Amino acid sequence: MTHDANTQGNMPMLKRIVALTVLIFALLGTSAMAAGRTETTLADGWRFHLGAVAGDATLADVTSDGFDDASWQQVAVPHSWNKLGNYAVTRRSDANTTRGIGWYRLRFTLPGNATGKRVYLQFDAASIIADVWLNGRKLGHHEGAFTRFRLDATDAVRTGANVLAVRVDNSKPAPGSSTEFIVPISGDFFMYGGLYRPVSLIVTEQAHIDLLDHGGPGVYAHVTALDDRLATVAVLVRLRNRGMPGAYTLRTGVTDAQGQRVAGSEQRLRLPKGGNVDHGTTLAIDKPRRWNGLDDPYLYSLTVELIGRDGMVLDRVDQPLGLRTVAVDPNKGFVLNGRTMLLRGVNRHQDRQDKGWALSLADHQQDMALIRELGANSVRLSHYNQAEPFYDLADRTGMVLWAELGLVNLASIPGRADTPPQMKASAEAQLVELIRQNYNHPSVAVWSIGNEINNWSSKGLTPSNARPLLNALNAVAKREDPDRPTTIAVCCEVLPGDPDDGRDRTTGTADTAAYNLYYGWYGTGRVADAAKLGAVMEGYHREKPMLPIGVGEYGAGGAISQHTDNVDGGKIESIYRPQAEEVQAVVHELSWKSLKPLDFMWGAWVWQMFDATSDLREEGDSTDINTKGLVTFDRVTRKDAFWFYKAAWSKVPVLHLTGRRYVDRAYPVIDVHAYSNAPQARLSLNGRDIGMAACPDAVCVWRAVTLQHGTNALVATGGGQTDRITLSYTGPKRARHIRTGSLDGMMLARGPRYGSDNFFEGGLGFTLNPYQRELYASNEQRKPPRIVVGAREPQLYASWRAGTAFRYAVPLPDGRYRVTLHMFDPVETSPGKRVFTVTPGGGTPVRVDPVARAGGGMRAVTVELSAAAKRGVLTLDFKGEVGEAIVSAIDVVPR
Ligand code: GCB
Repeated sequence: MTHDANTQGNMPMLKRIVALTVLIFALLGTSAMAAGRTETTLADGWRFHLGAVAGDATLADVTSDGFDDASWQQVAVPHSWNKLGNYAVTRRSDANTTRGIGWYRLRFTLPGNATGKRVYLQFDAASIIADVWLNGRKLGHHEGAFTRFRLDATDAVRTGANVLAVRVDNSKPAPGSSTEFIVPISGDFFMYGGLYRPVSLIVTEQAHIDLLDHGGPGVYAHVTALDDRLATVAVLVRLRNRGMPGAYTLRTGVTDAQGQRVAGSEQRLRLPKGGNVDHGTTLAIDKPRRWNGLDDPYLYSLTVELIGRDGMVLDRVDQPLGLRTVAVDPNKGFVLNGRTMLLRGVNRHQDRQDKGWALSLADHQQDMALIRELGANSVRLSHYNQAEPFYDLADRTGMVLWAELGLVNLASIPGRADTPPQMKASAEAQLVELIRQNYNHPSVAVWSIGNEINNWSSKGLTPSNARPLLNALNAVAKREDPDRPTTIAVCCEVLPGDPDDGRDRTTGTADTAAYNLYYGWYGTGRVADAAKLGAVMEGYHREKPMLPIGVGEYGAGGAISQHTDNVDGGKIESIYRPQAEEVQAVVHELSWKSLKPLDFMWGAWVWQMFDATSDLREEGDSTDINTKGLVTFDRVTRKDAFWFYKAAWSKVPVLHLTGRRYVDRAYPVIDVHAYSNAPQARLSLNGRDIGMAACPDAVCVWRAVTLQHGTNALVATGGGQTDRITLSYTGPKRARHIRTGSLDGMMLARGPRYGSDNFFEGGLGFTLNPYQRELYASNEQRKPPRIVVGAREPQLYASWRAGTAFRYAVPLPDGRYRVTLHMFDPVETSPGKRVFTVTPGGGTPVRVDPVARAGGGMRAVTVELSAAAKRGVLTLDFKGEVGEAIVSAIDVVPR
């Protein structure tokens, strides 16, 4: 939303005369000058000050050219003052999470050829509010962190030296704050502050293609008909003339990828002084070649030139032109150029380690290269408008984009049910900017009007009445662009088949919907639940057969330094630590397997391509990072889950052994996994052939591979590919220590190393004290931690496996063993309420009543057994007689 303070109306008379004089000279001089538009990037030489200006300086001082900013920090733009997100369990020492005001000042020299021309300042984005002064004169104000805005600086600019001052404000939205009503006012991502995208100075002739059209290009092309013979393209050109009225020529042309002109028109028109003129023209392109996604992202180029009476080109705008149709069907899904295709994509935030939002072109290119490598065909630009270079890259590579308005979680402010008018205005203005600025990108297939609006239930806020706002936004999107479908990402609606519980529904406010569903991650905290995702989507499809639906987000956290021996061993710490890399990979394996067959869906987008900043998070091995990326925050490491998609989606041959970062193994017998698009692969260990494994659904598994003591070189071959990893096992040959019910192992201060829960069949893992964090904790979680009495090693009693019948089959060399079971009763307090038997292979069953043995509930007790391993396996069968059997840790040592 821009308020241009620079209107003729408030211009003092003297200045008007001066301006007019300059104008007359300028017009007289026009023919001697080079005509056309010039754009100069203002990257270097900025001075920056974080916070309101110190001392006695007034606003007038700071914005004036005489202000002494020598003590301010020297910075280059793009710039953000915030820095956060690191791979450590404490926040980085150089973190800067300050939300508030930052001042920028720049001395620049107006290019010599600018006299008598129009001068604009262009900000590709400024987060969140920007106020701009030039030579002490206020030029304008813009609200919204993600969109481009331009200000007419003509009346304030001077020949020679100029001083630009910009106040940027990324205050946290709160009642009474400057950003209270500026969307988004909520979100699981950090709102970096600063001039984080380029700033430039644009000089044009007095008559030019409009630069003040909500940050848009002023030229908008719209394919009105398309078949193999002919494409018809309607082009709207917005013109602005601040000079003399006169006759002009508008030349519109289309060139193909080889630069050959394939269509064009020339029209004479009159531009009145001080007026804006919208001019429409229609072009026809014979035998059009379509923009066809990754298969053939064919681009034409649209050029519009405004030509003066003397034949001089006064202004010129080039825009990408892709000829394609998009549609979304409730049963066939996404349709590009009449052909259905499932969009298989990723969500991308615009940040990375150390730089935050201040990305370079090379950063955007690297991101797009990684997304292409993955084999995705679509990107959701979550949760806001991103930088234009990324849209350009998508146009050129054929990546289908979901572009999104930055409206997240809340449609109103806390305590109010209805959207305040200021907030509605902010959302509408940013939506218009989003659409105008990106209208010509053929890669953009849908406009999203928001993400997870009405997420109030999880935040204990006043239920908001979101639908009026969303309906209004959908209408704005349709008015701005009747061609593209709209969508909304939905999280918290009742599940298919569940009774209506009065929650507001936001599906139906846009043409399509996409559900954000985290099966296998949030909720039950069990990896295996990821396999339910497809069935839930089928349920929604049955309930809403006329609504095209997809999955806007699914995924899991993964830390590359945290590992588990068995992903089903225990409950996931979905908002804390640890977050094993293997868990993330398996959630994706199961999710994709369940989604792939759903041919009604229009798309599914992984949450998320890259680890990204969220100051709400302390998870995995990181601080201020959402760990659900397939690639790390620094773009250095492709996690195992990345390789799963690369094998499942891309066309290049892939063979990748997983678990390579879990080098020092807790157990000598492991399942070896690889991701591959070859039908099968072969494995060898230290040169010994382990055999072939089939790779259905891109996953190859070699079960129960025994590692040698010391170093193990594993080599997989298949589909013409070879992959190698090195693992080691230096633990005991004839002993096993299992931490049951837990996804992570542990090392006792005095004692053996325990692997995470493994070698079990049946039962479920539980955690004694689930992570407590005020922000998300349920009342249950807010209780004080529970303590197991008599536990000399409390870690041994921090989790348990329980079930009416479960079994351990522990691989061990044949022989006799002493088994120690560690346990306590977390529920029962009197004897006889939980009684079970443990039957060891080759040994005598033991009957256990943990409360009776320990003398009460929540008391540690151990049970000793004798057992024999036969044919390489030692079994322990647990069976409940009264209630469920239970065990917290198992030691098996030779007798
Ligand atoms: C969501 C949100 C996204 C979060 C993500 C998560 O549903 O749309 O912004 O970051 O879940 O990781 O929880």
